[in-house]
Amino acid sequence: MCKMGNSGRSLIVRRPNETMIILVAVFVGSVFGFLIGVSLPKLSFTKLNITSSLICEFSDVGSKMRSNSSQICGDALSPLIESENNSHRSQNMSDLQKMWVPSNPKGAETLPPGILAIESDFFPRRLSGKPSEDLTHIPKYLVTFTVGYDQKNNIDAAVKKFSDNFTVLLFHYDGKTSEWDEFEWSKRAIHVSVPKQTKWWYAKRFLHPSIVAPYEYIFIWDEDLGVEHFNAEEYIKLVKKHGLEISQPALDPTGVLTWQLTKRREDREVHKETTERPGWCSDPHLPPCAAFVEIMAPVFTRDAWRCVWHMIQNDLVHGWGIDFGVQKCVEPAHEKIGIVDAQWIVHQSVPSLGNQGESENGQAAWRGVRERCQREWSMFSRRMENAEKAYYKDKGIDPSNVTKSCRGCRGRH
Ligand SMILES: *[C@@H]1O[C@H](CO)[C@@H](O)[C@H](O)[C@H]1NC(C)=O
Ligand SMILES: *[C@@H]1O[C@H](CO)[C@@H](O)[C@H](O)[C@H]1NC(C)=O
Ligand SMILES: *[C@@H]1O[C@H](CO)[C@@H](O)[C@H](O)[C@H]1NC(C)=O
Ligand SMILES: *[C@@H]1O[C@H](CO)[C@@H](O)[C@H](O)[C@H]1NC(C)=O
Ligand SMILES: *[C@@H]1O[C@H](CO)[C@@H](O)[C@H](O)[C@H]1NC(C)=O
Ligand SMILES: CC(=O)N[C@H]1CO[C@H](CO)[C@@H](O)[C@@H]1O
Repeated sequence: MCKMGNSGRSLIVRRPNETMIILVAVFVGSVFGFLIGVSLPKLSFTKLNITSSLICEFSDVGSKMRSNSSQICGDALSPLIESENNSHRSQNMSDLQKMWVPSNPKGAETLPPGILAIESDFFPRRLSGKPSEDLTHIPKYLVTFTVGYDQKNNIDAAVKKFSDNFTVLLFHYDGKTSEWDEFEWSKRAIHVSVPKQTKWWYAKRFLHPSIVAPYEYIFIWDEDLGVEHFNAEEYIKLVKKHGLEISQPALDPTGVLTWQLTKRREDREVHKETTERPGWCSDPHLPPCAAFVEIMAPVFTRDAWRCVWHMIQNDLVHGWGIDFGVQKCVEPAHEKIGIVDAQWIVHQSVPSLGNQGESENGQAAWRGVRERCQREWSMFSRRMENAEKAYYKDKGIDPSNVTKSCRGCRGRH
């Protein structure tokens, strides 16, 4: 492929006299020196001696072409030596005509902003031909399923409910991927295989907001959903019409049903609130009475997902509690989070991943998984509570004066 030739470093050693080579050497040296200057604390300044001379050399070379810059060199070095203040340093570095763009993403400040590719996508490309002609069809939406091969028929039925306006991404928890090629659509799908992980583990690692940014809507779905009465294009029309940033299809009451809010209403297109059992909702606009979707089949706009992604904790993999938290990501939550009744699904609840847990002390594997789900839920709620308290304390606001988002929802199920 496209490999670079000789490295700049070897050239420095061999022929230090030619102007071009000095420029290369100086550039390498000053980048190197700058990195050292940024990363080493003041104590180890001995190591900067070589750097200083290189930076001065850079100024000298520059002075032949521009103004007299030996003065700049002297001035610029003192804060490098004396100051721990990074912004000081960087500003003074830019005095040396070095590129430094503070508004660039962290770590990319030395690049000209015009070259930055901040977002990516899942669009496959060709190995030859013009890059500009690679993409003949650009999908607008993304659907992911976390799957085991045992559920192939269900997933096949589900994928067929999504038009080719969707990128299909499968997360395989059982290591089987090529087996899926019996389905025509599988060759177009993106396959990610990591054994025995959960949907939220994959989502955190493979659905970074800047990777999924081209997709207007992102479906993050389980594998055990009955989709007979569901059509994805129609669903998108409805969430657009009703301004839903976070949504899910309603659940048919013949399947598993945990909350009143997600139960299908036959007389409408969407609904956004309900009444729960007495004592469950501190506020009719808050979960689980409103502003709430379950974790099995959520649909996010890319902006809502950008927020939710940041809320997902790396060690809490089952996602319990996330459903109560998503309301913090859209405003006003009770209007922008809703259940789509006209396109609905059946939660069949086949706990196939649950059965892959470790069986401990002779108890069934799913019990261990369930216990962990509940433990994660309390951990998540506690972290959220503490983080909010810390925020208000920092702002000098009495937290007891702030409306609680979800009183008493911790650890209940
Ligand atoms: C830096 O190099 C100079 C010679 O160029 C030397 O006199 C000085 O001791 C060195 N400083 C440190 C801190 O090593
Ligand atoms: C550069 O500055 C030094 C002292 O700061 C001075 O002696 C020298 O003449 C200047 N050179 C040019 C080309 O201006
Ligand atoms: C660092 O420099 C910036 C701007 O020069 C200043 O606002 C900030 O207070 C400084 N920080 C420290 C720790 O000196
Ligand atoms: C894909 O999206 C376009 C534009 O929204 C729409 O016209 C088209 O009907 C969609 N394709 C399918 C199969 O629904
Ligand atoms: C709540 O805020 C009000 C002012 O908005 C203040 O008068 C009251 O003392 C606060 N209550 C507590 C418990 O801090
Ligand atoms: C722009 C900037 O921060 N320049 C600083 C460079 O370093 C000198 C000290 O040598 C400071 O006085 C300047 O403020």
